[in-house]
Parts: sequence; C-alpha cells; structure tokens
Amino acid sequence: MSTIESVVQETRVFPPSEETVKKATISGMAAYEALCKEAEQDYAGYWARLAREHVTWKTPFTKSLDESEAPFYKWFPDGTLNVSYNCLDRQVEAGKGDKVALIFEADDGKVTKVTYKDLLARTAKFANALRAQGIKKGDRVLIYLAMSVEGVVAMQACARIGAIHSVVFGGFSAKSLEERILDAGAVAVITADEQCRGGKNIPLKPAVDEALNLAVGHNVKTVFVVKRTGGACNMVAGRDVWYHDIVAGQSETCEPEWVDAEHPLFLLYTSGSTGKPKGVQHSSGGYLLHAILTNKWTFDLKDDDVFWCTADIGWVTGHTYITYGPLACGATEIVFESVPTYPDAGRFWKMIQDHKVSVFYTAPTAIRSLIKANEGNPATHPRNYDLKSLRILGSVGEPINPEAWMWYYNNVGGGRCPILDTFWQTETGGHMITPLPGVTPLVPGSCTLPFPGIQATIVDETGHELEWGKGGFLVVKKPWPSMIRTIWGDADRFKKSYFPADFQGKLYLAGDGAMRDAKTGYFTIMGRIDDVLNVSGHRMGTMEIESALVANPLVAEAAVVGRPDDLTGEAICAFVVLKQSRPSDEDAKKIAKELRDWVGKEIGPIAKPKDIRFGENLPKTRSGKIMRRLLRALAKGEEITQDVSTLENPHILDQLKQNA
Ligand code: 6R9
Repeated sequence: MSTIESVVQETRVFPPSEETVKKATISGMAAYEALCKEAEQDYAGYWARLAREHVTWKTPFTKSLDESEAPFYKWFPDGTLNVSYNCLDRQVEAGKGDKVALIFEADDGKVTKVTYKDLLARTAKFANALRAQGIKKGDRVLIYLAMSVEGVVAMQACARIGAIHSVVFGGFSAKSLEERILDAGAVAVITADEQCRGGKNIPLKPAVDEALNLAVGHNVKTVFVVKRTGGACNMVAGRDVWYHDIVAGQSETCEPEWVDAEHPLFLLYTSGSTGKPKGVQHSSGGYLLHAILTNKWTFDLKDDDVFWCTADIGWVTGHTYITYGPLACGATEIVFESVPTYPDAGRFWKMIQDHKVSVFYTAPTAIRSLIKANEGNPATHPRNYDLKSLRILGSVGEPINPEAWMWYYNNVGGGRCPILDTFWQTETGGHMITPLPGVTPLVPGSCTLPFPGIQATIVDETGHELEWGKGGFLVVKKPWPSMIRTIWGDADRFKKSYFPADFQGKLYLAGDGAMRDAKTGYFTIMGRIDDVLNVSGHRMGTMEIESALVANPLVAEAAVVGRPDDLTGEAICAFVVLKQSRPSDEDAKKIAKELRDWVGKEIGPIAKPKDIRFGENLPKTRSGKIMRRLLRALAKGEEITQDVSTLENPHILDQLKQNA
C-alpha cells in the first residue's frame, strides 16, 4: 500500500496527554483557535503584536507590513535589529551567560560545552576578524563547513556584522560550490581542512580550491580555514588564512551592525524545477520572529529543555532549528558532528540518554534506516537506553509513513511523547503545518493543522479553494513574516515560481500536492507537483541531474524521474541514451558506475542515481516530447497499461525496463 493510501485510511488518533496540555505554552484547542482567529481578522496586526513581544528591536517598527510591491512583501520595514544580538547578547543580559548554549559531540564522542557567554565571545572575535578582512554589511560569505561549533559561530558572526551568509552542505561537490560562489558573488569562503564522519577524515578544503579555480571572475578575497583534523591542507598565500590565527588577539566584544528588518540574513540554495539551483533569500526580522515562535510553540521550548535537531547547518532545518531559533529562545542544544549509525545504530539513543535530551527533532529517513538497523540488531535497540528525558519528538523533510511514525512513537517516545510532523520548506523559513504538543490530536502520517497565523489551504489549478476531501495544490493565502523575499538575482523567477499568474499572483504556491481530511480538515502532503525529488529528505531537481548527465561526453540524452523507495522515500532513476550504441551487461554496469561518479562530482554524492537504464532512445511523442509518465511507471516496475498510441518508438520500453 502506498504511503498516501495508508495515511488516508489511518484511523488511529492520539490526543495530547493532560500533562502535556498543562505544560504547553499554547494549551488546548481553544487557545489555538483564538490565535488563528486573531490572525484571520488582522494578519498584519497579529504578527506585529508577536514581533513586539518576542523580538528585541534596536528601533521599534511603526509599520507592520508594506504590501505596496506585493508579492515582494516587507515586514516591520522601519524597525532595526540584529539577529546575533537577539540570540546571544540578549541571553547574557538576561543572566543566562553561564548557561550551556551548545553541547557539541564530535564524531569520536568527545563532548565540548559552550556557554552563552563563551559563544558570544567567540562570535564577537570572529565577527571582528571578518571586519578586519574588510567584510562588511551586505557582503556575501559562503560557508562550507561540517557540523561544528565554528559553523554556528561563523553564521552568527556574519549576522552580527550584517554580512549575508550562504551555507553550502559539505556533501556538495566543487562544481556545486563554484556555481553558488558565482551566483551569490561571494567575497569570502569559510571552510575547514577536513570533516570527520563515521571514523573517517574527509577533506573539505580541496573542493574550495577547485571551485575557486573553476569560478572565472569570482570575487573571493579571503578563505578562512578551520583546523579540524590537522591533515594536509594547501594554503594559498595572500588568500587563505587559518581561523585560529585570525581570531587570536581579536576583542571579545563587537558592536552589532543594526540592520533594517528586511536586510537579508542569508541565502540558501535549493533545487527547483529548472536546472539552476535557486538562492532563496531570507530577511532578518521576519525570519527571526518565526524561528522564535515555532521553537516556543511547536517544540514548546522551556528553560530546562535540552533540544536536539539532527539536521545539518547546510539545510534550512539547521538554520532555523540549530543556529537561530533555539539560541534566540535561550535553550541548550546539541550540535552533532557524526552520523546516526556510528559507531553503531544506538548512537542517537545513547546521546539522548547521556545529554538528557528532552526535545528531539529528526527526519523520517533517519528513523527508517534506524528501524532497519535496530530491528536486526537488538543490542542497539532504543529499549536498551534510558530515554525518559524525552518529552517531545519531531519529524521533518518528507512525509512520515504511519509505520515509521508508530515505531518512533512507541520505541523512542515510549508511547508518551507527541510526534510533531512539521511540514515546511526552505522558502517558508519555519514550520507551516504542524501539530502543537498541547493542542492537536495526532494522526500518524498527517502534519495536521496550520501553525497559528499561517493561512494554508488547497486549491484547484485555477486557484479556487477546494472542499475538504479533495486533493489539489497546497497554497498560503496571506503573507507571513518568515516567507522567502526573493530569489537572489532573479526576481522574475521568484514571482513565477511562488506567486504564479494562474492564481492572480496572490497565493503562495508551495509546490506540493495535498489534501484535507473530509471530517477533521487535517492536511496530508501528497508530494511535489513539480520536477523536484525528495531523496532522504534532500531536495533534488530532476533537471539538475539531467543537465549533469548530459554534460558527460558519453551521454546524448537523459531523463530523470523518481520512484518510491522504502528507505530513502524516493530514489533517483535515470534513463540514458549514449552517443555510442546501447551497452549491455558488463559494459552497461561499467558505464553506469562512471555516470554515477560523474554526477557525484558534478553535484554531490546525494544526487547519484540509484537506477540507471540505457535505451537506444527515450519514449517520445511524435512531436518529440519525452513521455515522463511512462518513465515513472517504468521506474516503479509497473506494467505499462497506459495509452502508448502517441508513442513514436514503443519497442524501447522493453529496453528501459532493465537496470544496468
Ligand atoms: C524543511 C525542509 C521542502 C519539501 C516540501 C515537501 C517536503 C518537508 C515535510 C515534507 C511531508 C513533511 N517536506 N517536510 N513533506 N511532510 N513534514 O525539508 O525544506 O529541503 O526545502 O524541502 O520537503 O515536499 O516541499 P526543503
């Protein structure tokens, strides 16, 4: 049974426990509904009230929302603030200086605790070092670092001086880095000699060197290098500086750059339906507000909580739920360098036990791989660990199938902890549709109801709202503070992608299909409606992978589709036509490996196709269009029962059934 069917047929309901309701900041359905109503009556006023209560402003704003250039909305436009001040100084000033902000656990298990006072001092020193290199407000700084204290410090330091950071996940290749360095017009790169994952040291710096060699006409003047392992590291004189050298002797205080609420805090590149990744631009004030609110309301973060989000800072989840949100709430949080299966599949449970984690946020793909590993290996099963500190669990990145949900609920949460299935996107900045722990009865596989103030609904292709029970396009009817502001350097693409003319330019189009339960109105996400795949919670554009494949000298033509996969949610399946004749057997295997490695180099290992199938041609209509629906059926291994009468070349379907 497909996930969608099993979710739609799901009848189990888990109401919040009395204890959870009592403790929760948003307590009870009536409180939730009151907030939704307030927002419906006056959304600008609702968010303005919250922005005054939760954000510390240097200059208070007088105007909550400027819609004059919609869809380029401006929230709290005449207010000024500094995000790093809100995360760090504010906690120290409130007497939390000695509270642990970060518990860093390294690959080898070594633990480093950093207090708020420490984190502020480290951020100030690096911010001063950035300024000393001439980096200033508005400059773009690219960060290519693994999970580390320095990663958080680097982002916070950029925010402190008003520089716009763009973090690139350490798994992306030199080629991907090059593209982002050029598109963002970065003036500096922050990286490390190597990263440590699963007992291995993996070089990072060589990819930066290669990217800068490739990037013709780039503006990078300085490369800051964190010494993580001390492994061999090429340093280019006059350009590369060691992080530890440059921060030594810097002052531990640094006056923040007070910026307008709309000043860009960061760019984060993500995949869309065309070949080129989009630089999603976020603001300072509105983004920070939602980061704070969702940590306080969805995760119910309290002063004594220990929060752990297992995402990487290279993804948006690591921005909102590691670098910014938890710190702006003054929480203690874990920063984890390693992988869930090292040294064994009990690593997560052991860390929850050791650090008394109370709120745990991870991805369905991690849960599924741990189910597989732990059900086969009783020694690392969660039942062997003391997980009583947990009170709230979260899920993000892709739909969580009810089976994985139940395992997570029973085995990790001991049947006590609500699972918050949070639906959101790089573009939305924070949670959009999610249960709240003290409010929402849970249904496995459903992300339930919108976060208070988010006016989400489902429409048909003309933008008309559909009744509950019908599937359609997920949209948001009103602007909200943490929404994407634009695509860096491509305002036109921003409008076309997110506020299309089909919907009169008024609805935010998420790019996901969804439906609402006919009785409860609960949302179920049915997957992307564009050419974007979700592999292990990572967004990959099919066009991006196709362009990488056709860039290989052997390849004449390629088409990429997704197919369901038990472990990774979706798997990448590539249909390839070579310039030479169609290969078979060993030859096909050899070329398939070559092409996988090629894609790994062009984009990164996460983009390597799982299946590669060779054909003399691709299934095309007589007018030459690739019939993707046939490819999707072939990828799934389905019999072709569809109408193939418009197909130019039916015999190639047989060829494309075979995996190389
Ligand atoms: C935060 C993040 C966004 C896409 C999104 C959707 C999928 C994320 C989900 C979910 C079902 C959830 N997605 N959370 N689908 N249920 N709880 O993942 O951002 O990397 O931009 O991906 O991920 O398809 O459109 P991002």
